[in-house]
Amino acid sequence: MDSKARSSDKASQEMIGWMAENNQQNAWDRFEAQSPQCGFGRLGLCCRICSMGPCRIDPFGEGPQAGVCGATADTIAARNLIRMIAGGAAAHSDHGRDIAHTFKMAVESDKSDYMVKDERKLKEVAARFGIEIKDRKIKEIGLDLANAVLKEFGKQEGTLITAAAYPPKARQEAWKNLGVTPRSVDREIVEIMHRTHIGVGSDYINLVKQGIRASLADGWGGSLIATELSDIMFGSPQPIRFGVNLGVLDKDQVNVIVHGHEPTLSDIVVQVAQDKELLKLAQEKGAQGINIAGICCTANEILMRHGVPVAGNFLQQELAVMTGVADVMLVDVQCIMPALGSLCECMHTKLLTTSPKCKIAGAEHIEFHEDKAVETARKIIKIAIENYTNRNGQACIPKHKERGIAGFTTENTFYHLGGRFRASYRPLNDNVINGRIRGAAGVVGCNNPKQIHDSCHIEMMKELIKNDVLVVSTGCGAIAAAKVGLMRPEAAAQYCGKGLHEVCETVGIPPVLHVGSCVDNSRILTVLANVVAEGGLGEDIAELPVAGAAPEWMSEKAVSIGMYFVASGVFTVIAEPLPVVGAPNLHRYLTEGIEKDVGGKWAFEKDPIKAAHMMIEHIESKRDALGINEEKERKLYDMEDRRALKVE
Ligand code: SF4
Ligand code: MSK
Repeated sequence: MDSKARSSDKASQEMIGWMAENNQQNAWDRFEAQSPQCGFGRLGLCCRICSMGPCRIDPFGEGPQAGVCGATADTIAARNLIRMIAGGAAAHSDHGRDIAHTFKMAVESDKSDYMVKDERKLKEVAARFGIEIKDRKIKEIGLDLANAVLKEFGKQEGTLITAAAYPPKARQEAWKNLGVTPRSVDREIVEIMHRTHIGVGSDYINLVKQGIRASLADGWGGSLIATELSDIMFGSPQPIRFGVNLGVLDKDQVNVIVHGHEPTLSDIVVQVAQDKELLKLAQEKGAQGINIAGICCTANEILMRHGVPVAGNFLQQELAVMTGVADVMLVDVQCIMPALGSLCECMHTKLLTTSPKCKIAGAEHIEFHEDKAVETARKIIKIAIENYTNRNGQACIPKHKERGIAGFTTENTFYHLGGRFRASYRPLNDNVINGRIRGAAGVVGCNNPKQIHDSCHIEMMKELIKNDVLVVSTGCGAIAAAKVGLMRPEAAAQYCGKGLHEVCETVGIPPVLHVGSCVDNSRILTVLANVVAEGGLGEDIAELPVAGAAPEWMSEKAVSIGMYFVASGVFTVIAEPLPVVGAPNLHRYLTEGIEKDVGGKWAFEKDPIKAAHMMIEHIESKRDALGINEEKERKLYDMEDRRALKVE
């Protein structure tokens, strides 16, 4: 197949061709081999929850309309959907829990390889948890915070502290009225598994309600905790320059590619790679240095804090190995294709798994324990250095690479809009109110071989910024944007409408802001909460002129993210529809009825330009409702007016 029909990214096109020449399969080949995919699965009409099944519902109304137990299409699809949310929320939140354990270890011990790097943020977050700050030592505050945060995962009474400490009051009220305020992170996920067991609930709306609750426990709970503690422990990001795409790999250096989602090991790997002794060892083996580059969200984590180059996004993981210069592919958890095992066996690349949760056939397992972080990182770098001498065959590194700026956060980003002397959300709100910025859109999420790699992200983002909508991005979408230069400040002049261009140019920011990894979608939530708190744009997130999108989504995490945005009041468009299309009532509820319950709703649209215009239309409707679209007429005073102004 034509590589241009697979990816819009030139580096990837080159590598897809190279893989074909070398008879190596990739995700696109396997996708083709899977086609046509199962129609029942796509429509959400297959159930294998119990062994009376598997059962299927006939979408044409001619065959069975209920499973053996009597479950209808709406019940089956709703159960499947919220199980996807359980999977996504579990992945994010378990990441958050692991960070919390590492944080606790860091503040309890004096010998840990981790420490509190951002004391100001520690105090801010601790204050939100109601922890006493005044005159207390950092480690004491940290320990109280670690204990409070860990309780959020498994507590049996009350509701999440974060769900009361971060969102606007009106939002909290909306959740309370619907009965979806999350109680604890694990509990909501477990309850999904209970409610979807054979013979529990069959009411699709009640099932979705639990999906909403678990997704909120993810966005405003597990993910938010992961972000806040990562900032405290690894340092809050600041705008930073970086290089992106496969061209960042260097044939003359030892290349270590870090891939997955967690920063805990990779952050230390970045430090250790600068160790003089290891650099000397690399030189002794003939290499010019040690080059760390990232894939997926592990990349985003260390990019945001250290400016470490990004080799690519989700669909580029196999392509990176195929360059022949990846000496180690170091993986932690999530979005790691099992296919890497067999591919690395064909190449010289050593695939190293590090988490007990993620072992892969064909990989060597070096278990990572936080109390031996530096030791493990050194061992890994040494393996890479040794393996540098085992390179065989031809190196094929595409030349393509771009540069951009990342590192925008809830705390730093919008302060930039006010410049150094007017640091607050006021200038952002004012620019939205005066219409220079029409609104904001979060364009986030994965790659999916069902779309031309990266193209939907890029087309959608370009259309939005052309229409003066500021874009924030995370995950693989952010990497896609960076690869075509949308994260260069100069992109504003080339692609933006007049208003957004003016704002970006004044402040010196790019029109697409990289706000981090998948768990950092929580940054977008807290930005929205700050915009509401600043005033002038309504009392609730649901009133804001904003929208969300995941134009190339594929993972269960994306479903959880989408649902927590919808349930936070945000209109959210995704390309591949949720697997609910065969369940008419559920489909209608998610795309229409849910709005009256939570303020946001879903839409499914594969065409990225059409989807962008759905978002723009929504943004304009919110502006109308806020009354900020009305032209303020310039009043010319005549004599009569002047007389009326006279003070008696
Ligand atoms: Fe079939 Fe019901 Fe069992 Fe699902 S739960 S497999 S619909 S019998
Ligand atoms: S890595 S979840 S493919 S964004 Fe977060 Fe990319 Fe999606 Fe994984």
